[in-house]
Amino acid sequence: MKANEIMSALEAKHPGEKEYLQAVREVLYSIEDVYNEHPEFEKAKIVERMVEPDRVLAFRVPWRDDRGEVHVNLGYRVQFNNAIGPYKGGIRFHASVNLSILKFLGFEQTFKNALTTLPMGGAKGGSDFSPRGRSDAEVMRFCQAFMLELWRHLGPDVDVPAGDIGVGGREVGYLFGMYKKLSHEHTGTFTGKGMEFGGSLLRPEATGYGALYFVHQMLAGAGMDLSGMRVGVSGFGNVAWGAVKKATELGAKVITLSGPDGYVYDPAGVSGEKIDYMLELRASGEDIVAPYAERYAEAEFRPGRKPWEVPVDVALPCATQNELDLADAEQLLANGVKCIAEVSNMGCTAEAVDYLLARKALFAPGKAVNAGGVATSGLEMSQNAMHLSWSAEEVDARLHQIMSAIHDQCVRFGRDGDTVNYVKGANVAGFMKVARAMMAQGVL
Ligand code: 2IT
Repeated sequence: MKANEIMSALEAKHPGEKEYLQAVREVLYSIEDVYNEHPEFEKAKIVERMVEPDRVLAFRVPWRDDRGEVHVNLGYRVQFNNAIGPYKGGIRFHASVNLSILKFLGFEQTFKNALTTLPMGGAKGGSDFSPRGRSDAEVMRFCQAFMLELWRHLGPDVDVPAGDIGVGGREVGYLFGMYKKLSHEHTGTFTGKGMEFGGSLLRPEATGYGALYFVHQMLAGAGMDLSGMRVGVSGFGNVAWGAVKKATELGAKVITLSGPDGYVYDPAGVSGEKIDYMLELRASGEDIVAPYAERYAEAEFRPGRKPWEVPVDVALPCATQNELDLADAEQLLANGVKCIAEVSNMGCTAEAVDYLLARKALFAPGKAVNAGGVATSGLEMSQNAMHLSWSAEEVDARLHQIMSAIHDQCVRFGRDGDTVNYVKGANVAGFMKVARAMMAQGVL
């Protein structure tokens, strides 16, 4: 396989799908050497099959707002690959959602889920619906309209969605409720459910907690510890919240948060009730971080800027794709950053990743760092299938174990002298598992 030839063909076939092409390019270049040691992969056209989704479902979602006006949004589910388990992956509601973004997310999810050690395939879905400023009743009607189309493609052993940007506990509740009504079954067909109806303890915290367990191991491998370190976080949603909570618990000080409106610099650290306030801020539905600095006088709001200009020891992009670019990476390194870990999916641009790898920076990609979220979704599926629920301690112990296993795989496949190329490690480890499963199942 020649990665550049496959990329040219894909660019011609899917022009303009820049996020999707970016995600595929990163994986292909990092697996190229290993792949070419396996002529049987080439013969079975594994890569050519793996880069295209199994199927893409696209549908319109008409709904009525509180004034009775009709709106039409687009709905999607990209069922990318089910070689190692049922399709699994979140649903994103955000004005920016398009097919390229959902294909990139579904593609990444396939490798991420393979890394978790649990039997889950990869998928992603969503809509260009923006929940921003919408009432509860409007969100409910939108979720019901979305599900009216999607439900027939889901099932506990078929496709199990969860949350992502714009889809939290409230939305999962409405989506699952409609699924249950239409399918006439109460099964674990969604994860991230409420605790009263099959949710798992620790699922809300899991992405951020898992990321910090991973960062802890990255630092330990390089002879460092998080305790006493300054941490820069972007975003202020569910993922950022879990990351801030665990970073603080491990003795670090989180000094930034951000939103689409700019970032807040809090030299005193985001700790104690400020962490709970993040949930309140998110629940307001306004998607702005500025009110944080009105409430806490020690913090400063810096409109229209990104947090990466603040000197920190650890940088954790927790907001969305491509939020950290080459200039940001250069500035972080110039300011002495020790570790950069993507908690958002593909949080860094391709140029930023190339630069960090060339500099042999301690850097790890989202598909390894943030896999604790979907891994805990996998644990929720297990609990649902067994009709029982585990204690928070039990879930946390399993999450620890899984993050450790992911870190081990990255080191095993990404070791490069006395450093670790986590991008290569994660891509090769995830790829090999999916490739072997596809080989065993024949040409499909
Ligand atoms: O990007 C992700 O891994 C998620 N949004 C979570 C997916 C899941 O199924 O829990």
